[in-house]
Amino acid sequence: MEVIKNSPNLPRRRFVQGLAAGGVVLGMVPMLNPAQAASRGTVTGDVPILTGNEFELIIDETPVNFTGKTRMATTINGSIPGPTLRMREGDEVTIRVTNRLKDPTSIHWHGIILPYQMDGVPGISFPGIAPGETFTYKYTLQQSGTYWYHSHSGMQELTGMYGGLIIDPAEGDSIEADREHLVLLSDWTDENPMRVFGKLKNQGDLYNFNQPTVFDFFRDVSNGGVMAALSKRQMWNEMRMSPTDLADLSSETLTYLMNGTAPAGNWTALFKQGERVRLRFINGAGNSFYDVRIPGLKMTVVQADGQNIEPVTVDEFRFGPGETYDVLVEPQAEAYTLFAQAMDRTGYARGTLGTQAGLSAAVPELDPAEWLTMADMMGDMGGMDHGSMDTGAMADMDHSSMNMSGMDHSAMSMGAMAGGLSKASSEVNHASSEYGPSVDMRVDTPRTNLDDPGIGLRNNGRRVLTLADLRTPGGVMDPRPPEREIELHLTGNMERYTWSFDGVEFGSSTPVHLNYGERVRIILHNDTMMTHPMHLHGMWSELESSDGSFQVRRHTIPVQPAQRISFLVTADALGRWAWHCHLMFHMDAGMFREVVVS
Ligand SMILES: [Cu+2]
Repeated sequence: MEVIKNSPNLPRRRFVQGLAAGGVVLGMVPMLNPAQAASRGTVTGDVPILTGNEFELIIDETPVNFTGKTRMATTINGSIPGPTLRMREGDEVTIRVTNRLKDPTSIHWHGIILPYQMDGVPGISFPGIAPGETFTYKYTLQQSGTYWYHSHSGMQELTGMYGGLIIDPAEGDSIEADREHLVLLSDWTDENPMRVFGKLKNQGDLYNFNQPTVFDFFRDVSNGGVMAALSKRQMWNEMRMSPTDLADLSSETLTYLMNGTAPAGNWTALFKQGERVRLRFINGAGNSFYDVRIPGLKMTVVQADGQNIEPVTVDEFRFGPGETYDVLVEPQAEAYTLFAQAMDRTGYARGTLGTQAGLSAAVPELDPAEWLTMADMMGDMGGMDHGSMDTGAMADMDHSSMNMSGMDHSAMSMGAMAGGLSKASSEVNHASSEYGPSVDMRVDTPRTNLDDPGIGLRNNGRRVLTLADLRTPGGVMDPRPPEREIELHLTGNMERYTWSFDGVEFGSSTPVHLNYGERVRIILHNDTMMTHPMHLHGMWSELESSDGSFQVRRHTIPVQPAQRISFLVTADALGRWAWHCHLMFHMDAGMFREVVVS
């Protein structure tokens, strides 16, 4: 066991490496056969694989220990992740899910095109699976690629209920590899997720440990003068947001897992030198964006969200909860580190790609946490370079034109800066705005640049994948132009810890209606300072570039702060569907809508 001691002044050292042999507590899992039990919690941390077209899944509570404390997890067939289900395109699959919990449960097949009654969202697709009951899912696979499945009930996804879902193409795979591994990233908390959620509701930034310090302030003073530094502080205070607000939770609360193994456990993917290896990366975390790289190896990205793309070779990619990327690598050395740092830079998941178990390569330092830039906050600022624009550059601007030191809130739309942020309310103490109590800021001139790798990845010297790199070969599924547009703002109020579409939380919302068969353009305009991985169930989201040309087919699209993106949907799936941010706490705090196709 290796736990780095916490220190209030060293946020980057608050990082729990976890137990080397953490995971499901051995000897307490009757579901596992001896071979499976022997493989749990070992350095290779094998995830069980089930193949065929009939599957039995048992949902139960299982004791786990990732950090030195034994806690109860929600497991599928007794493991974390649950078994990888391997299916074949064209097959009708039958999956019987038995609930041995005291609470209702469900399984959602993330990214799978299927009848809505099989989609597994309680209250929308079906009533859920009551304690003691078995629900039988049955559907025919119309697609292939890397997907995953998870609970859509309560906080079960955060307590271990997720697994990989691989569908082999009916006609043989056009992606050729000698060997493959599933790499499912997730996050774990020893705390009860409901309590964590309650604390977030009480104080949104309680868990944010990258708060600017007095030292940052004095550095700003020396760089830009007292007034500039004061304006910057004041502005952040006004918005009840921290410029380092990259994640709601950090490594103080979370242990970052790779295939259910903490960093100290060094999950290892084996290969033979000279092989071409396919890695199927899945982000199954409740709350963590990961920045993934394999120092010393180029990764050729060949699939996004289960759909083949035109191959693109990169050093690094970022993905949020719900997204998947398949990459090809050709390792030559004996060992490489699979390195997945959390976007807020407070910790990482880590494993090894090695020629045998027990090897490891150097583990990189965490990159420094970066402040959100003015572009992140305000969008497109009159042609300024988003990549190089940072808060420091504000010091060069004429603050008198921004009316910030005078605290004239009505002038805070910052017209002098060619657009930006509106915070029109003078009642900032109530963290409300003219757009209602659920909206604490509004971006008037959003940016559309898909080629921005995002905060913390700009100009880092590595070739980082962006949405602009992703191209689905063969073009759109449906060549019709959209008949209409639906525009929704992604909104939030950090102080109240509410998240919503258009300032309306799910509980007060009415469904978005799509006419059966129509082609529609959906525009998402992010008025918050966080990136939201937006997941529409049941139908593909075909992302457009800013000039309206087709980019890529996705099931989950990350929308950066102050960004405005659009995608086309063909409403070819009758019924009731969920559409939500895949950060669990954002979903539960209201960034969720029902979509009805009729
Ligand atoms: Cu979100």
